[in-house]
Amino acid sequence: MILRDALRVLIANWDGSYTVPSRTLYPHQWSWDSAFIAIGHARWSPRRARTELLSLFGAQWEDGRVPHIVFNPAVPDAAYFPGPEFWATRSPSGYATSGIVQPPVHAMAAWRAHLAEPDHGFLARIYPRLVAQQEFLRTQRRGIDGLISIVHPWESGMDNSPCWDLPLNAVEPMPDGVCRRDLAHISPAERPTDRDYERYIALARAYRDTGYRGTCAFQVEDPLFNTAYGMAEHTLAEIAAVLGHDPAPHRAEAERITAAMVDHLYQDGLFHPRDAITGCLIRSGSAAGLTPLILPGLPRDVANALIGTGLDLFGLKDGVLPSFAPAAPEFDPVRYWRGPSWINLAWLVWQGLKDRRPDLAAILADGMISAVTTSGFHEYFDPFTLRGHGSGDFSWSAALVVDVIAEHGLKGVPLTARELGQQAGARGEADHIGDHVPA
Ligand code: 9WN
Repeated sequence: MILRDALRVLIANWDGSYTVPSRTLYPHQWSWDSAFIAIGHARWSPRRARTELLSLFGAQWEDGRVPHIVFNPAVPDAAYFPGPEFWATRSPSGYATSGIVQPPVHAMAAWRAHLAEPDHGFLARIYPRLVAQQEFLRTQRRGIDGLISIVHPWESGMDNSPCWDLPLNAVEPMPDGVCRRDLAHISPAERPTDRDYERYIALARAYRDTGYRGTCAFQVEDPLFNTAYGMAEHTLAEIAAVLGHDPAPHRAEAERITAAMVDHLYQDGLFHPRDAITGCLIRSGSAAGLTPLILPGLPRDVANALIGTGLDLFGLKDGVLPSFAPAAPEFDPVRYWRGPSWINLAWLVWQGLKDRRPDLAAILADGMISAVTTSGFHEYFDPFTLRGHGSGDFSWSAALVVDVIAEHGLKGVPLTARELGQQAGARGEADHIGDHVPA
């Protein structure tokens, strides 16, 4: 009973106003996780979806940035590294947070929460915050060609991607003070190496020491991050129209970023990251390069070429999307972001294929369901054996599969929200989300 199990994970990981990605490995609130999780909640408890997003944006900074982690003060410091002491910063509302960001997929989540249960008040509350999130990226991260940069691999959400190997080489590893907690839960073969961690910490420390505003040794224009940014503008146009604001500037910005991506990040049938310091394209085989398929304004020939690459390099027809091309020398089927299949990436590409290639979208939907049915709600999956790796009971794997089942169905028959609730047997839980409603 895959739906019941998915909801069991989401309910067990709920902390009163948000969902932890994993009780063991990630015991706080993460930014893009909350957005993916809200997309799943929207299918069975829109109220939970709204609460999840409002609680995250409750820790938004004055400059508009939405921190990648919001720390739960009740969780002991030793549970996660680097914790609040390392980041040494707080949001205006008083939450200890990190100082970096993650891909802005939140507008998509807010819109889905609204579509599931129209709520003008929620939209009116979240819209200015989503706009401020984009404004932060425009003012602090936009380069001369109009693309948005990330300043840390953690900002990509695909932290250990082989794409970052080259730019990370410029960073001196800093072993001092690195205190890995992840290895208490997960085999080192499935996580980044110590060297990588020492570089992550060196970079984060240097950025922290500039007051989270300075220039960094790592500056990369990433296709997934820029896609999320462009998609956010598309979605903000929809939200603006409902609220009676002018959607045109959002549409224009979405078109502008799509064109900039095609001009500067696209080559030979795939989008690649670009090192913003050297100006060089990091030619790679990351599945992030397929995610621009979700952008409605992507030129048709580019979309077709991406689909061709998806079939040739990523085995799209097999239904399980590896995070890195299996033929590449850096590919590793079990190490975090270096090859395993992740449900959130498959979900994004699924979104991009639904209108363009419904046949392939259906295969991918079945593949996501089959991964969790075979191995449970793992953080990532070996793309060949479907064996689960990383954390178990991982929230976005559960949430996004709920969304896939609601739309694509089990064996291809979609479910209504009512049927979904009945099958999951969790409607009662959906309404009892705890007392904490974000201010
Ligand atoms: C660092 C929570 C997060 C995800 C990221 C994933 C992983 C953290 C870590 O877990 O990153 O942010 O400690 O490894 O890479 O995408 O948001 O699930």
